[in-house]
This record gives sequence, C-alpha cells and structure tokens, in this order.
Amino acid sequence: LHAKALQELDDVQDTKRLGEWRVAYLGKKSELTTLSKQMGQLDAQTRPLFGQLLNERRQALEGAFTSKRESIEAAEQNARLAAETIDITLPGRHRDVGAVHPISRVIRDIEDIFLGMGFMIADGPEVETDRYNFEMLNLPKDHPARDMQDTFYITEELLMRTHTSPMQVRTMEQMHPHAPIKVIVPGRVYRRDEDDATHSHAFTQIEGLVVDKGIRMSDLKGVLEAFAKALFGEHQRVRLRPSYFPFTEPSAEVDLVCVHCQGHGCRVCKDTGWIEILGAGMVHPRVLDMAGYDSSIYSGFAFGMGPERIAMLKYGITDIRQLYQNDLRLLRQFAKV
Ligand code: FA5
Repeated sequence: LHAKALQELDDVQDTKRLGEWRVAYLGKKSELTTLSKQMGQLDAQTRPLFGQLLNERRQALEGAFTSKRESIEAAEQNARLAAETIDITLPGRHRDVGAVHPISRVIRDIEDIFLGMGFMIADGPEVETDRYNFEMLNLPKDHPARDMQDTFYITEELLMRTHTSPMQVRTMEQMHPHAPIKVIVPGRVYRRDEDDATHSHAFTQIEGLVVDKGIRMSDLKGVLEAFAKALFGEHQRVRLRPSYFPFTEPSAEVDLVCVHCQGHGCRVCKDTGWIEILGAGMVHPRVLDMAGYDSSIYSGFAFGMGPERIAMLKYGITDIRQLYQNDLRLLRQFAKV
C-alpha cells in the first residue's frame, strides 16, 4: 500500500489531484485511518508496535505530501510568472495623434491677433430671428438686398443666420451704454448657395465691431492693415474697394495681395494680383440708433471675413470642399504644422 501511494503521488501534477490523493491516502476514510481505528482489537503486545509502524507510515506519507505540494506550488507559480512576463522586444502600440483642423487653426490665429489689439471674443446663436439677422441691420422685410443672402428659413420669424452680423446688434444691446466696444465673433453661418470651389452652404465667418466716440474709416483701415501684416507678414498690404451693404455706410470690400503670386497675377487671383477676404464699412447710423447708441455721439466700423477663404490662401487649398470632407490625407498635413 505504501509503495502504491508513493508511486501515485509521484504522478500527481496539479493541486486538484494532490487534494484527491490526500483524501485517498491520509483522509478519514483512508486505509491508514481505518487501520488506526481497528488497533483496539489487537493484543497489548502487538498494539504499540503496530501503532508505531502506522505513525511512521503516516509521517512518511505526510512528508512526501508536503514536499510534493511545495514543488507543485513552485511549478504553478513559475508558470504564472512565465505567462505574465512582458516581452520588451515587442514593437510599441501605435497611437494616432490628431491635428487641429485648418479652419480652427485660422480662427485661433485670428483670435490671437485681435486679442492682442484689445478685442473681446463673443459667441452667438446659429438659429437667429429675422429681426436680428435682417431688420435691426437696416434690412426691412421687403428690402431687395435680402436677396444678397439666400436664406434657410425655419419659420417666418426664425432662420439659420446668413452672416455673423446679427451679433453686432446683440453685442451693442448687451454692452449698452458702455463704450468702447471692441469685439470679434467667430461662428457658423448658412446660405442656400450652390457648393463650388469657393462657396459652401455652411461656412464660417468672423465678425468684427468697434464702437466709440470718433471712430473713423481710417481706424478700420489701420486695424485691417495691422491684422493682415500679423497674419501674412510685414510685406502684406490691404486694398479697400467701394461696395454696398445695407448695414454699413460707406461700405468696402477688402482685398489682400495674392499670397501665391505676390501681386503679379496668377490663376488663384484670376490675374488681378488681389484676393478679396472680407466685407466691411462704417456702421450705418440707423443700425447704431436702433441698437441704442446715439449716432450723433457714437460711430463705429464693422467687418465680416471668411476664415475658409483665408485658410485656402494660407495653406494653398484650391477647393473649399476639401475643408469639409474630413479626408485624413489633408488633415494629417496639419499634425506637425
Ligand atoms: C457679409 O456676410 C457681411 N455680413 C459682411 C460684413 C460685415 C459687411 C460687417 C460689413 C460689415 P458677404 O456675403 O460678402 O458679407 O460675406 C463675407 C465673407 O464671407 C466673404 O468675403 C467670404 O469670405 C465669405 N463667404 C461668403 N459666402 C460664402 C460661401 N458661400 N462660402 C464660403 N465663404 C463665403
């Protein structure tokens, strides 16, 4: 029996079978225990000898059991450690790093420039009322100039704003009667324009507004010149061309020297050497008065520019739609800029 027990113990490889072995050879129903219980039937002479023998056997089995348990536990621990080892020669896991979208980048750059000139940054609603988008900007209900901006209407009174200019009015109402006002407002605007290389039905504008006593057209030109130089370099010049907006008088369209040909004429600027980047003008007296700033005391200028057009100029993007397609090949180019 003893030899058989040791033989079987030799074959045991894991903790579970080791437990079973213990029950079979050392447990309450094991032969060894049964024999110990029957010792009472032996005569007084053989009993101590037999008892001693049984004890020796039990101790031997228990000793064998203990050393087997230790060796199994050590083996199992080794196996666990082996499974947990880190192979430091494996290549690292690749993590994609995003890039700031060119439109966001241009907006940030422009915000920085105007913050440096003491402007605040404000934010306004994309769903606007007809009143703020048009009427308070000197565009009453049947004004023909409403056709300049084809509008997505939600109801008769609610619409998707067609420009950021309603924020001129909201800002003046909010700031009243404080002066000066110096604010820029970046945001999304919407128009029923056909999408093409330079037009999108949803695009971004940055509105600018300055209101104070004694603001003149030369202040507008000075601010825009400082802005253009900060954005494109000291050599940059701006050109104001007469234009028309119902909410400014006089009004101007503002061009920059074409950054691709430096004014010599190329495909991008249609050989004119200049590229239009914004509309601007002196805030119409009626707009000032409606918003609570007495036009006999205050004057101001405003402008509205398209960051998409500026991003295209700055980064040589030839089709505005590329800015909205989320093509990673385009976006990745801005990861390290
Ligand atoms: C306006 O929206 C006026 N609110 C600008 C303004 C503000 C004038 C304050 C006077 C005072 P305009 O429709 O020209 O004007 O748009 C201004 C700029 O937005 C354009 O110069 C152009 O850069 C950009 N833009 C206009 N339409 C689109 C379009 N469909 N897709 C992309 N950019 C556009």
